[in-house]
Amino acid sequence: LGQQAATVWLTGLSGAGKSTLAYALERRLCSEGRLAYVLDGDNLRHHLNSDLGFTSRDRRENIRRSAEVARLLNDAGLIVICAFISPLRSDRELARTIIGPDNFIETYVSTPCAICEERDPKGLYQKARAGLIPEFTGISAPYEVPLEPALALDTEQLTIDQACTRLLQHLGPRLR
Ligand code: GGZ
Repeated sequence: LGQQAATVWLTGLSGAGKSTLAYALERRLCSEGRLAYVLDGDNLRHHLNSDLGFTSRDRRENIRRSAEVARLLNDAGLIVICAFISPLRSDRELARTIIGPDNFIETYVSTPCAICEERDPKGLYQKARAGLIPEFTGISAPYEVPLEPALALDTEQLTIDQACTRLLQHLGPRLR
């Protein structure tokens, strides 16, 4: 199967469904015999980025390093699926520049904050509301909505399967 390297960059709030969507897309691509690999913020923060916290400076470094890794994997021919909150436009633009604008598919996982807070799978919103997590995105730290994403997917309106299908349609022309 021919494939052109690309990075699907999923941005959105904690609990929006980025990781779930990323791994579902990876499974679907791999089951078609394509090479795909997920870079997940929460996961990388245990390893490559374990020295980084959540100040705006550390988040930017988190995005910069992760984008550099995505670029290397793209060079090796893989389709990379990145799942990072990446709350600031300027940091996403940095990622776009590192990865290369032609390979960068900005996808806004637009699930509303109220829904993410209701889901609260790890109890982080509750902790943030109680003031136990400083600079929590959506509560006490900003999230800048993408102005011109290639794609926007709301996991309140779409099943993970449907969202995945949209992403695959978008990737279609690259997957010869
Ligand atoms: C946002 C936080 C924070 C703060 C811990 N703000 O949904 P999760 O829990 O499992 O994944 C989130 C992860 C965010 O890491 P990213 O690398 O994606 O963030 S960024 O792109 O902004 O650098 C969340 C958890 O870490 N988490 N503290 N204060 N999310």
